[in-house]
Amino acid sequence: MKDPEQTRGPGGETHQTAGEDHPAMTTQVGMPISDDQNSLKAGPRGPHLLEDQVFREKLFHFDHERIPERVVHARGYGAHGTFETTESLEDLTCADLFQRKGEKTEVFVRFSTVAGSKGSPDLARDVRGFAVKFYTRQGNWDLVGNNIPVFFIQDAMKFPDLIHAAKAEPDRGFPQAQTAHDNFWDFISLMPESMHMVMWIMSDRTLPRSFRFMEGFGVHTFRMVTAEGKSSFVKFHWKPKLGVQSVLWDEAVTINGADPDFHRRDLWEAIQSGDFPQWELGVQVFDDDFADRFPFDVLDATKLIPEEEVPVRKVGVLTLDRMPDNFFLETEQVAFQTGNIVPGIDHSNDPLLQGRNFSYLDTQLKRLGGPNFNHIPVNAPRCPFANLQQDGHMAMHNPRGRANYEPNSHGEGPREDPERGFRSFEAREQGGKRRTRAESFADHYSQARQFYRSQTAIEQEHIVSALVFELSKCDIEAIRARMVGHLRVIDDHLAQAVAEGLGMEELPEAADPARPVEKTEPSPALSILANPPGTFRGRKLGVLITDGIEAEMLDALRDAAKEAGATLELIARTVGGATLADGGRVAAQEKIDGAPSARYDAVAVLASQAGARRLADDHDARRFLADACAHGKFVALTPAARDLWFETVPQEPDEGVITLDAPADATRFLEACRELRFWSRLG
Ligand code: HDD
Repeated sequence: MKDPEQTRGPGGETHQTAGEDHPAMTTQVGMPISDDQNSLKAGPRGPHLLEDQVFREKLFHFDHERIPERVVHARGYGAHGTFETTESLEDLTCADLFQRKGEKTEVFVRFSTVAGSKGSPDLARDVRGFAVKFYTRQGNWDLVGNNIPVFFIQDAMKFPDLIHAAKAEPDRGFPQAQTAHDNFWDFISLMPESMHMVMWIMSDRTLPRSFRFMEGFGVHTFRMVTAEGKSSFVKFHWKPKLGVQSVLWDEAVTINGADPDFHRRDLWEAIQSGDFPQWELGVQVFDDDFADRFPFDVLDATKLIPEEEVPVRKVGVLTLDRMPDNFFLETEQVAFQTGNIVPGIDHSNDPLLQGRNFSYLDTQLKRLGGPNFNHIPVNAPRCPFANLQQDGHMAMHNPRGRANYEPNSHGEGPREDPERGFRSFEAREQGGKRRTRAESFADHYSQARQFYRSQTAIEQEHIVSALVFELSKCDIEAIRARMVGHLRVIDDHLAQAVAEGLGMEELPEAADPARPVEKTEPSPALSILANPPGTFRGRKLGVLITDGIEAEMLDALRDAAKEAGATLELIARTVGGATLADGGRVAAQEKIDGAPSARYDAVAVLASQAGARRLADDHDARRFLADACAHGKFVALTPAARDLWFETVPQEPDEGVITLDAPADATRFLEACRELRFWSRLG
């Protein structure tokens, strides 16, 4: 290649041409392009010439760049990683990936929100998708789960109605990415089976601090099957090693404006910095006897099995350690399918799962444009594969040789493998063909009550506020009343608090449950706050700095944050940063109005006397501190910055506010941060 040269446009602007550092630009068919700035014209001011194949190809391709977004879970973010088996499950399943302790399986994971379109903000109050593609030696296994262990509906027949009701209303085209509107609550209040899920979606679970701090669930009951055909039921769980954490609604509202990509950025930064997020895979395994004794139907996706009844056995670790090279190629084109299972894993008769098995395959045709979407590298298996499927749009792997049929006498082509091949579990089925719902699916309230009663007082308050917020956005009074009628069956205090929040003068009539509500014991495992992670690892500290601060204090905070496994971001009045007392200069990552304290897990303000006075005049700096206090954050302040507190915050500093008198206080502060929030300030 020759050295780069510069060409000049008519206004003197420069364009670098191909050389050592840049390969020659070509058309799709490899023809080198001489000029990528100007289309071919008849004369300098003349019309375009139709023969300009370079222009036509470029625009043709651009015009066709978009593919349909996913009908649900359109907004998502993916990463590559590995799954390591930490305990062999050979007694339960012949699935190859679970046979050997230490076995590593490549995975691709995509997290998502459900209702919003591709460009919607990350912190919408919504369920999160947690879809994992395992590239096993026996083919791809897709565990397409959510961060909530139950679902809205019992039968896939109602899925289109659910999604229509949740998404923007069809006449007006809004609201976007939220369920706070009449259509959603109209549908939900007419579907008592959704009440358990309603408790979950109105809880802090739908406001995860990031993908790294949320659980995942396979939701359905699946089967694990041994080579001898012995089957056990199984529920899959993902447990984040860093613990579960959520943001407050008020933080979510601010973050959606300041950083709509909050969750994407978090995953990107963690993986790029080598802080690889991990989850343990857990299984709840049970047999037919347990299933028969369980008061609810294990095939009903609106029910969970409390961990206190069947403990979660940890069997592997998922580590995400590589971002895709290209978002579209992998994250956008990845196609998950519940139908992708491997020998040793099987479906149950859960009617939601059975319906999903149709929908996921079907939807890929629309989205990816043809039957060969598994030829796209992110979807292709990593193990050898061979079959006689051929042709179709964009075929890359047609069968080779003469025989593209089986049986054939050419001695060519792949053959079935009775030894290694997938066999369905031989379930015995009986009964007439009917459109029906099993009687055992009829209790819609008991687990909703159990969930609510398993929450701490703070979490219950959040559920109340979320319901009040959402229902206040419903114009139709009858819908609000119908919902509160359901809440009366779940819990009196909940119904009353919501009715009060909605300004109802009297409680509406209670719903009439088909089955008496069971007095189930609370399940502490269902609460986030009752199971604190006790670590600040993986969290982010926001440090607001001014000119004139001591380098020693900043270094002490940096060291303490590093020691705690947290990251630290500097914020200043300009991204230029600040001049330290010793004359040194530090750059900031953020300017104060772009970095509200809601974006951080804890904050510090390092200010000199003069710096604190300037901050006191700055609306964004005052809001930074006032919000940190209002959100129950741990706050560290240099003595001068305490003055800012007194000017900004209408309450005395409490034990969650730590003064940085000496560098050693930085460690004390980071230790306090392990609690994540100083809840008593909010109580
Ligand atoms: Fe679904 C996508 C999770 C019920 C139909 N679903 C999708 C994704 C996740 C889930 C995580 C995104 C996958 C990705 O990242 O590409 N869905 C669930 C869970 C459910 C569930 C946990 C209940 C337990 N889904 C469900 C039902 C149906 C669908 C009942 C239809 C009968 N889901 C789809 C879909 C999507 C999808 C339309 C849209 C894009 C895609 O499949 O690939 O087919």
